[in-house]
Amino acid sequence: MDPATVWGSRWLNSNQPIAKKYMETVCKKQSLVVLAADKNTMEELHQLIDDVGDYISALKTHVDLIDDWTREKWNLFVLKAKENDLLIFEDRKHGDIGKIVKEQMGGIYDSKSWADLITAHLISGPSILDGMQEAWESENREGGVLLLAQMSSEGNLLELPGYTNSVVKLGKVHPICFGFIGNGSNPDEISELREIVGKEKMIWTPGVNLNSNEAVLGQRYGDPEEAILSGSDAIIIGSGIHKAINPKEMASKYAKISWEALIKRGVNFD
Ligand code: 6AU
Repeated sequence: MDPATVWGSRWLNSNQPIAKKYMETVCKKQSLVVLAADKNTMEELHQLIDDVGDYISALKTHVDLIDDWTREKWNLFVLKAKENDLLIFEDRKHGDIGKIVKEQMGGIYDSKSWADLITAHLISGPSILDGMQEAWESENREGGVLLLAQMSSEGNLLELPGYTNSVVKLGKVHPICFGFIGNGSNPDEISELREIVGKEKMIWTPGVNLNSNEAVLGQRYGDPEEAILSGSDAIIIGSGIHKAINPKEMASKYAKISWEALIKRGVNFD
């Protein structure tokens, strides 16, 4: 389906190439699934793309989880992700001051050279966004920051009064802010977030799993359809797919649910 029909003014008015690329890929693959590829070896990561690449629209990594990481192996993996039309989203959750985060996007992992999207907390103030923008600019690359506005984990301190509002207020006006992470386990919180974010920026939500009993260590899970109907633009799924007996089947199931939910909510967002 044509992105202008599916996303309406959000696609037509978007001036962020990464957001447009994401919206196009969603339409091409009919999936709003971002895979949280939380695996420990390069081989497992390759296997995941082979298994579910057709059913996901972006790939979220934690580069520091990989036991056998080397730059050469990672470059091949990034290439494979690109061949599968996947945006690469490094979930680094940066939190330091701008000039340090700019440096942290270099170093051994050098995320500025391969990540399309990176997560950050705004706890240290808006300079972090400036630092991240400068890091990507130094590579002549486009990048986008997903700011943690809410979290899915029980007892998280982002729930303290005023925090989410402050993050959204500062993030909304910054060109490098691609959007916000919302709490996928709670549709009411997603609706509240959408209300203050407006239509332009993305809301991506982790904490989504069809089997809420799988939650461990304070994680909370909500339903994929409810997350999208309440305003999420991407469901970030980890164990619901990569721990499944048949990851391909589950990825296809989440993709179908997410796409149908997007079509169902359609007009409300246009
Ligand atoms: O589906 P899961 O629970 O296996 O994996 C959830 C993934 C993990 C977390 O690091 C991440 O989502 N996550 C995030 C982010 C930024 O993506 C934020 C959050 O509040 N909760 C959360 O689980 O890779």
